[in-house]
Amino acid sequence: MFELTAQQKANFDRDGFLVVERLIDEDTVEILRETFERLFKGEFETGVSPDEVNWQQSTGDPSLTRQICNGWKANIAIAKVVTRPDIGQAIATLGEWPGTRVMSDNVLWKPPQTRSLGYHQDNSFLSWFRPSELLSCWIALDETTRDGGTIEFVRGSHRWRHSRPEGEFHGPEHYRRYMEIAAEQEGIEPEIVYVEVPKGGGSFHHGWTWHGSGFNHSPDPRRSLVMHGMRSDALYNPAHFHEGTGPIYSRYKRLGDNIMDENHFPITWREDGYRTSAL
Ligand SMILES: O=C(O)CCC(=O)C(=O)O
Repeated sequence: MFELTAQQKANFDRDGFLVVERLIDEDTVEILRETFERLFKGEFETGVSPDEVNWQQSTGDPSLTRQICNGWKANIAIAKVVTRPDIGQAIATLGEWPGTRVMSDNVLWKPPQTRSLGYHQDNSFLSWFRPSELLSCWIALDETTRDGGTIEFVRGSHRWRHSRPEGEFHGPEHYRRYMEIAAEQEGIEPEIVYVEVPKGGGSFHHGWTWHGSGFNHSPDPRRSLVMHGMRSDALYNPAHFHEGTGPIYSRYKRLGDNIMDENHFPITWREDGYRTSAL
């Protein structure tokens, strides 16, 4: 069980992120590593395909970071971690939300000699739901290093102006470019913090915090599982379905209302004790 301290909450409010030494145990790390192998070979044990499959063993560009979104729908081991109530509670506490839903997960595998992921602010892709807020828990399955292309955050950048979605996420040449432009507009020299943690550790980040990750120059893979949480009371915002990731996730809208279906956006923790029952 992960429990936040008041000091950690204060640090998150100041920095826009929080680094933690342990989120999952060694056995779970091993199970997830094996699961990653299977997902990128196209083995989806529940019979349900993830919402975004951006890399597969037979067809994927070997120079890119491998990525699948909503692996939890395809695999029980991933679902068990992503829907953990203690992680949902930590996200809600950090965001000062009434509760947390899964917006999506992110299965990321950056083998040695693979390329960067472009800097961005998560919330800029999310106008298709309201409030358009994300708060994420990033879990490392390998010891992470600066040289190995770990995730990096800009301290305090959750207070910067809100950007529009711009640039390439997968393998841009200048992966910090849009953050650097934003920093210049703020008149701030960005302070970059690299998340260097043992396997099983990780971080939480605010939806407006600028982040990305560099080339993997190390001899080791960098694998991570990310839970992207949204507020439990978020609603669809159909006027913006064409923006950001709207074209993918608007397909789960119900006829006649803007309520987000718990089959696709399950509630993992809520302050009144509610949790999506089928979990
Ligand atoms: O793991 C990375 O390098 C980036 C992940 C990311 O963009 C996120 O967790 O929001």
